[in-house]
Order: sequence, then C-alpha cells, then structure tokens
Amino acid sequence: EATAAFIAGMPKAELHVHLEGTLEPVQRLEFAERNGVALPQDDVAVYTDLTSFLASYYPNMTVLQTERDFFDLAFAYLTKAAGQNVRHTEMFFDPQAHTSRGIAFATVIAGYHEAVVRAERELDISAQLIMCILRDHSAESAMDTLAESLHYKHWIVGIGLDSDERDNPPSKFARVFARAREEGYLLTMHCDVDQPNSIEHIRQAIEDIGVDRIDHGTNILEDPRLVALARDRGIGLTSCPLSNAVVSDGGKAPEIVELLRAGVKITVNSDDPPYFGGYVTDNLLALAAVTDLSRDELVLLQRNAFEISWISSVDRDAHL
Ligand code: ES4
Ligand code: ZN
Repeated sequence: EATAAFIAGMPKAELHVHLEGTLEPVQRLEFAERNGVALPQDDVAVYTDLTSFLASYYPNMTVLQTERDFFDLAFAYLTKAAGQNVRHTEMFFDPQAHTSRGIAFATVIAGYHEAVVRAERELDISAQLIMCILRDHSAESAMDTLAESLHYKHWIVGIGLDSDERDNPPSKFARVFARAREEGYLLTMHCDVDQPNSIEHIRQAIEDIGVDRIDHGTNILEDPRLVALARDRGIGLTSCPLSNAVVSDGGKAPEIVELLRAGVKITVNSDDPPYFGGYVTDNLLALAAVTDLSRDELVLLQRNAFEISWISSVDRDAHL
C-alpha cells in the first residue's frame, strides 16, 4: 500500500551489508558448478543465533574461487541495491575468510573493486569497500591483513570488525585499529545485539578505540551515558532489523525507534540479505510494520545514513 510505495521510492544509503553475506542459493549453485567444487552443505541451514549463522556462512564461501566470482557476487548485489533506490552503499568484505583457504587477497579485491567501478558507471549507484577483520582470528593475523590491505588503500575506505564476538572484545584489536587510524582509514566495529558483555564492548569501541560508527550496537540503551556520548559525537549506529529478529528474541525494533527519537544517528540496513530474509527495502518494511514510525522518521533514517556515510562531503551534499 501507500507506505510500501513510499519506502520503495525513498533514495537510500546502505552502510551495513556483507558482500559474502549476499550469496544467494542460486549463485552458490552456479559458482559451485562452474568451479567444480562440491556444495559444502545442504541448501537450507537452520540458525537461531550468531554462532549458528556463522557455522553456515563460512562453509558456503568455498564456492567463491576466482576474481570473476567476486566480481559477479558484488555486481549482483549492486544491481539489486540500485533496483531498490539505494544511491550509495558501503560494503563489508572478509579477506581472511578467503586468504585462510588459499585465495589471494589480490583476487578478492580485484573482483570486488571492478564491480564498484562498473556499478558507478552503469547503475547510478556509488559504492565503497570496508575491509572487516575477523575477530575470532588472532590479532597477528589481523595486523598481517591490515598490512596487506595497504597495497589497495585507495580502494578501501575503512576497517571494520566482525564474526564471532564471544570472548573477542574490541580491546583485542586495539593496536590494529590504532594503526588503521594512522593509515587514514575510518573505523567501525560490530557490537552485535545481545552478545555477552555487549555494553562493555560498545564502551571500548567508543572510548578506547574511538570508532566513527558502530554496527548494530542497539544494546547501547543499557547505558544512558554512552547514548549521550554517541549522540554528541555523531557516532552512527547501523542497525539491521531482519538480522536482529533472527539472532535476538523479539528483534530490536523498539530500540531502533527509541534511539532515533533520542537523536542518535541510527540507520536501517540488510546485513546478510538472503540469510536473514531481505534487502534494505524489506528491512524498512519489516521495521515500519511493527512500529509507529512516521514518514518523516523514515526519511530521517535515510538522512542519517547519508550523513554518517563515508562518501566525500562533496558527493554527500549532492545526495542531501
Ligand atoms: C555478521 Cl550479523 C554478523 N555478525 C558478525 N559477523 C558477521 N559477518 C557477517 N554477518
Ligand atoms: Zn553485520
């Protein structure tokens, strides 16, 4: 109806999507066949939390082998995003998930970067890459990956932190992120919903690491002091309603609305679309369906996304 058409028509920015998490079941089949690799597992895996999701997510990546695979994966996502009126997107990728199984960093980033270039030319969408560190790997591996990324610094806007959060706090990577900052990268970190020690991880990310954004992070409501700090410093939160609904009982829709109304620059994103049930428009529809968000507030979510995005201020002003 009217709200659905309004949501579909809004110009959007997406700031939290994992390229490896955009792998659709049909692409998985296609890549497995053309590369002659066995399908790692059944099509429909059941997951109810972050750990069980990741247990399905990483094995599926074995079908990604060639530069063409990485290009096709990213270009397919960018085509879908452009079709939902996403005008700017910042896409996570996980190089260690590939280098750890013998795929060269160069293969991964060449494919992804070519998709960015072609999408900007052909799809009327701007795109940037954010390299994520896998937090369940060692700090040494993270530092090696950061060093390797420096060869492609002009193709990477920032550094993130993802994967299994349990016992892997931001502090484990303090030196890596300090170095990343020195190199000129912008910084973000996942503080996934309802993880053990969530509020301490959020505090470390903001106060000790000095991140520019936090991915998820809705548990910040447990500490009003940190909410005020995020608001005053303009630290954005990239929330993902459909992903939240899978990994946390009841999802986080009321928290997203509360943070928006508290003046925190929160946004709505898709995370891992085929795994969690939809792209960015689907996430906005799901959120709107269970809240009383007004049209002005739906627009505010997009304004927030363009404001906390890492496009240059010149490009950003054109969108605003
Ligand atoms: C992720 Cl939802 C989520 N959390 C942590 N790491 C991830 N990688 C891909 N999706
Ligand atoms: Zn994520």
